[in-house]
Amino acid sequence: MSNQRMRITAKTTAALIAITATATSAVAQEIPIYNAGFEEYKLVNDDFSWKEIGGAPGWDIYDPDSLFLGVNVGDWNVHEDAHPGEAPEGLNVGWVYWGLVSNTAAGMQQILDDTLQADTAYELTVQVGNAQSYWSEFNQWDYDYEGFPGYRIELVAGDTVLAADDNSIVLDEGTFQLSTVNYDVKPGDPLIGEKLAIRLLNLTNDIGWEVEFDDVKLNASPIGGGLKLTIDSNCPNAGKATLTASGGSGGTIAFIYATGTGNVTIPNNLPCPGVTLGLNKTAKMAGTAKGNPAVFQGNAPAGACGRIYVQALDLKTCALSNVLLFD
Ligand SMILES: [Ca+2]
Ligand SMILES: [Ca+2]
Repeated sequence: MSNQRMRITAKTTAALIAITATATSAVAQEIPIYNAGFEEYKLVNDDFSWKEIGGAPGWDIYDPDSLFLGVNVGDWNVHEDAHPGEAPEGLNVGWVYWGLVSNTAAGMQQILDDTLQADTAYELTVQVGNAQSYWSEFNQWDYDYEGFPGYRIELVAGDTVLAADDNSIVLDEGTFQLSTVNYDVKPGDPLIGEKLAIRLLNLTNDIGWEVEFDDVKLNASPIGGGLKLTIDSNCPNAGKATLTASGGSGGTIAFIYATGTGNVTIPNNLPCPGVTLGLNKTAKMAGTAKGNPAVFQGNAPAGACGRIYVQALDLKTCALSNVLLFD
């Protein structure tokens, strides 16, 4: 990697600052989730995918206690006799079925590309549904969905559950309701830099057998209008790169890069000692810029694209920005 590091030479222009000064900071960012609405499979009404034919794309089966034959998951073009209001989003919903009362949480999980960021408030929202019994003409099957096995929605970093909605909503038969899970990252959170994950679980606590999910969204907002890093690059080509940190103190901002995310601590001989970065121990300073926003410009090789992570540090307040992949 050594010859692929981002070589940035400081060249901050007044014109560039004027252009970017109008950029807003502290806005919520939606974190990408694959197949968040379970629309990946195009299905006719009441058709569904299940684990033997790919389940719900992007979502892995999460079954830590290995229920007999395994919990079943997939996409389903929900039928109006099971949910008179149809899907909350699009045509399909995700489903998690287990036909026994096992008192074991199982379902689906998606590990995201994004990592837990310092000074960030996360809000996870999911539509959760309780199908009612219905006769399926399409599947030639009488689905007995009377009752509800319970649900849990977890926001996870690494292997640690940050926050969860543990069956807090009482769902009528044939309805969906919105579940919300919040987590605020405090300074020094040891999980900063760990990969985020979302789990959608069936508690298998009762008959009814199935829980549906739809329209999964994860938003991240800087806490207290914190330092917000954005990157403008020529990726996948080499060329001019602009790193912008907004919402800072107006003093000097350091732009730091590394070959991976992590939780390296700044040593005592440097500014802001003891602060834990969201980067690994290869962290090096690309350079500094002053102001709010602070704009740092340089040239980056193509090899940095998709391989280098960047974070900004306010040297006056020691506030950290989000970590971004240089791309
Ligand atoms: Ca949907
Ligand atoms: Ca039911």
